[in-house]
Amino acid sequence: MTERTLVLVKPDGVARGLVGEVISRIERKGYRISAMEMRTLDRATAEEHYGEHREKPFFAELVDFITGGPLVAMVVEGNEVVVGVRTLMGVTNPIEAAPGSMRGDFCTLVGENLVHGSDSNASAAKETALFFPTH
Ligand code: IDP
Ligand code: MG
Repeated sequence: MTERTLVLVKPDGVARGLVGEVISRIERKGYRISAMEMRTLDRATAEEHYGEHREKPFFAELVDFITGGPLVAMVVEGNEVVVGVRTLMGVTNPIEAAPGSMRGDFCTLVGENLVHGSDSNASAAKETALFFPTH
């Protein structure tokens, strides 16, 4: 079933020159990028994007990090892409992410884990509307 999801190459990925690597893996899997932009998030947008984590102890650190430099946001489309991209990403903690996944291959810190992908179709709808309201 064709779906859409929001993918972010987080500021650590942009700083490390891994934007192409992330895009390449998404495209080689067979998914299509239908919108893309590099931008630096303001705090309000970051807090809305990560609203589900507002009460967590790492929330302030997370917002500092995600607003700390340019990121690349994209809308990705394709068959079961929400789960498909999460599989390409690997689990949240890069130490536990499988080798071959993006987090498994490229990072070690949970707070600097390279990529974001929406975790459900409902999140994808909210997040794509937040980042690309006219798309
Ligand atoms: P996800 O990105 O795999 O969906 P979430 O649980 O939604 O993971 O958490 C959002 C982001 O918050 C993670 O990608 C990670 O960067 C950060 N994060 C999650 N748990 C921790 C933590 O325990 N310490 C610091 N940062 C965390
Ligand atoms: Mg999440």
